[in-house]
Amino acid sequence: MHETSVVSRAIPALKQPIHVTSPLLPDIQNLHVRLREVWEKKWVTNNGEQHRQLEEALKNYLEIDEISLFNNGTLALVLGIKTLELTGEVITTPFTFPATVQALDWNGLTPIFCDIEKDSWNIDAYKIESLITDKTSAILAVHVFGNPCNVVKIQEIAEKYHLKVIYDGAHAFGTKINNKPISRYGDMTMLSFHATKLFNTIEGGALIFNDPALIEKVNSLKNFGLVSPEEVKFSGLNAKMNEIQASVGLEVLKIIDEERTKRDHIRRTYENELDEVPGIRIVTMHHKESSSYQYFVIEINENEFGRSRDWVHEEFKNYNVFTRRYFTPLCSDFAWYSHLSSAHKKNLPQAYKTVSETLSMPFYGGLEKEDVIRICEILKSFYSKVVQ
Ligand code: T4K
Repeated sequence: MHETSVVSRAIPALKQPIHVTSPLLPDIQNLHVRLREVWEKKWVTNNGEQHRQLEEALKNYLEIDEISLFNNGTLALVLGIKTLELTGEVITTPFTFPATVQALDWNGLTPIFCDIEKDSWNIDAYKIESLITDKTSAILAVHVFGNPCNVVKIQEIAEKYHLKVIYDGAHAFGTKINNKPISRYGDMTMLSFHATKLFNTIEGGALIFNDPALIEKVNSLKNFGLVSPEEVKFSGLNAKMNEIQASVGLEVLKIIDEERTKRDHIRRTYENELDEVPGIRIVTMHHKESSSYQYFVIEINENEFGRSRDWVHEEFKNYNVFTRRYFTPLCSDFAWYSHLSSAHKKNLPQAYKTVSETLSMPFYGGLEKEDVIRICEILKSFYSKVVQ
């Protein structure tokens, strides 16, 4: 294979560094007013007024029945898994952020890695069944980059084998499936409200679910297992969201629709600019009614584009553009899983291919259209015709 062109860097670098995301921050004056109320009440954590308001506001916004707020998404997932009393093995995806499988580790569970789909990068539901053993208690699937999993097939398998289903929806705030909130599928869904997420409370997260019978246990587990001031029913943790986080969330919620509209424009600009570039595939699904608008991710086929994903990622830095290689390394590559046969490379061909080809592009409402166009021009200038 021979490359016929050399990058000339004819396009000037961006003036300011452009990162993969930038936090959506509320108006500081409005936040100040809300924080003043908190200060006056002197009730700063442990189920305060802002916390209660945020739970109600999110129930309305997401059209969901049950929610429990947490101080981050990872602890929400750890305690969601504990709530469901999972045991033994849990079938999951290797193509995710470390937190997903670390939540299994903290519950003493063994992940069984299942390969992913070529088109969505989510767990391949058709490969789950062959991994089920008499130790399997659940499926932990991730709505990767906010694209929903094959929830119908996963549910079918779960019912057939009496498995629980828990979704890591860290990227899926506001994602809908067939016009229904994602929490309608599976036993529980975790959301992350980290600063890098569309909806954020700086650090934060939530569990959302349908079964009201779970709420007492979930709320107790995040509060040391207490069910009353002097009764400890479960072995819990401290994972509560405080009043400052909840205040930020209430103010961010006011501006989130505007942010989604801005991201929709950016998405269209990217799609228009990159539509016909050989070797570039856009996978992140963006339909205004159903998308989380969390990430904009492309796949780079080296044979067709003439440059590898890693080359593009490095070269972009010379232009002040800082993309990310989520989720490198695959979780199945962690040293402590090397004894698992499901973690072997030969069992995860699609995951290994995907993890070497995907690139998260800058994507946040504050990005100027001209900058998006410039980023696309830079990317197009990398294209290198390949003579086989
Ligand atoms: N499950 C999945 C599938 C997840 O993706 C995550 C988290 C979790 C579970 C766990 O949820 P949490 O416990 O976090 O709620 C970031 C986030 O820290 C992490 O929340 C997120 N996923 C992951 C995909 O991305 P890093 O290591 O990429 O963060 P960092 O600090 O490099 O930030 C990325 C870019 O964002 C920076 O280059 C610039 C920008 N940034 C970041 C921060 C923190 C800002 O402009 N301002 C900021 O304050 O992990």
